Amino acid sequence: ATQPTREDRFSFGLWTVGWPARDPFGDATRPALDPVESVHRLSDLGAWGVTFHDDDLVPFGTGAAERDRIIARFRGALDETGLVVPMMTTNLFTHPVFKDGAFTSNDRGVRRFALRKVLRHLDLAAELGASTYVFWGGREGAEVDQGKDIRAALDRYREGIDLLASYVKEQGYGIRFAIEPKPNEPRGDILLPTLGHALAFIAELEHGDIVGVNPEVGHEQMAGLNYSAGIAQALWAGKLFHLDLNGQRGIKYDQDLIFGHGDLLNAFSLVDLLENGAPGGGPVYDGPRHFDYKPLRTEDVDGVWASAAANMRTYLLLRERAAAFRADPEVAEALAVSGVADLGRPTLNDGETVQDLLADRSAFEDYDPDKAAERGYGYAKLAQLALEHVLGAR
Ligand code: GLT
Ligand code: MN
Ligand code: MN
Ligand code: MN
Repeated sequence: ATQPTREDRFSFGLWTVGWPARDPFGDATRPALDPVESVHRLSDLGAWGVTFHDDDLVPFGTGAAERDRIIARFRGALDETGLVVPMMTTNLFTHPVFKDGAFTSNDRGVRRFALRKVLRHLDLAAELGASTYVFWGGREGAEVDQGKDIRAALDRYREGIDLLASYVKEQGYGIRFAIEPKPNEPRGDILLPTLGHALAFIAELEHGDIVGVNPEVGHEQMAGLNYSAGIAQALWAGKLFHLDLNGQRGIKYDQDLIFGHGDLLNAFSLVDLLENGAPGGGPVYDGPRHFDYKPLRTEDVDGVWASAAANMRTYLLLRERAAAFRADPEVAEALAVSGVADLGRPTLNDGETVQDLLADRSAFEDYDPDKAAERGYGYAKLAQLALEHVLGAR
């Protein structure tokens, strides 16, 4: 079961395998890939879906007739392979016009242009049957505190997202939005830097009902955060609309490594959560398993496809390991010792009031905190069991 199939719902951005590996210090090390070839290769590897920015498929500035031709050819590849397009997004960061942001540029003309760029691609997203539309605001930010009025920027961000969401509703498109947080890079500081900031922003929207998050492993880890814990909160909030799987090693530049090639133990707890739900029960994630990674700059074209396959295989291996972890009676016993399921029980009894709690002497007056403090929670054993399952030692 480590051979990917369509049922696994693995998807890749065209910009991932198609990255020619130009970086701030050096030129491209690989030729650009034809999106049609990427569709065929991904399909052969067992992927289910492909995702893309407007400019990944149709270069910025292409005329209408040529745009139609490119899209028709791409659709041909989708039809031939059966690959679906579960998600689409807009490039609001490459062209110099977006150097101060798109929805939050200080220049109003840029903001209006950005909205139009999204609207056009949203129409195509509806045509291609995409159900999620991602917003990664990489240029929405600043380097100079005095140069950006954050309050006004958030007003404009909200105005933009609400306008686009209202358009989706008016048109009857079955599309939901997913905001992708990132703390920095390319801007010194980016607006909505973490999953938590994004959830707080969504709560202020008029059309927040169709807006959720698209958290990326590396982006949360760049902020020093625990990705699988963040994903658990997004699930709890009913806002995990999509996700970007990759690897990252600590707080540094965005590495976009292969999934699992960073914090492997956190990747394990993530896959366990997505596939099996929280240990005490709770929602599982049924959306696409989307990889947003970059094949290493050192790789040739064969290495690109090897790395694409590695993402899926790693996920499937972790899925197997997670199933074994859940089925292990010693794990069940350790979970019980740790009281993991007990946390699912409400702290007050059914119908109990604050007055009842105040009247309960066993909760306070007669409670022996020193005695209760003697309890060991057994988390070390649980952690070791998880690690041994990851290593295949059990
Ligand atoms: C860009 C970024 C990714 C985002 C993509 C969506 S584009 O490559 O680094 O994390 O998911 O816009
Ligand atoms: Mn990234
Ligand atoms: Mn990226
Ligand atoms: Mn991403």
